[in-house]
Amino acid sequence: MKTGLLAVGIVAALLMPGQRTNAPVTVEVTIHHSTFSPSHFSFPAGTRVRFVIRNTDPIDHEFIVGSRLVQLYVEHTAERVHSGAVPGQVSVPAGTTRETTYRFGRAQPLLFGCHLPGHYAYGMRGTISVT
Ligand SMILES: [Cu+2]
Repeated sequence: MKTGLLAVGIVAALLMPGQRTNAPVTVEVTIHHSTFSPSHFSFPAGTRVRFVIRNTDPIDHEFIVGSRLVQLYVEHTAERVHSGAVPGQVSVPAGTTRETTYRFGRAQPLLFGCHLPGHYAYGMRGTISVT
């Protein structure tokens, strides 16, 4: 019986496009002079993206993906260290490269940014179109 259910699960996974376990797309992001490059991305809904973020600056930064609400929350929380345990949220210390994988669900405009004090206001942010 257990094997039968497993088989049904596998068939369902193969038939439902939304359930595909596709490999993530890798995207490289460079931080230089407190600016993200590129500063805009566009992904089809359902895409899993592995962001590889290279911080060339002599100061720490972070890379936070999310809605305006997520950006607002991270901007005002006292938590300044993002281990990478939360998808799309990672600290990128000076001179290092870090990565985080995020799955873009439904079509919507999203943002990414750095919320170390003053950085977001300075312009350390970008936009993501999920289409
Ligand atoms: Cu920053």
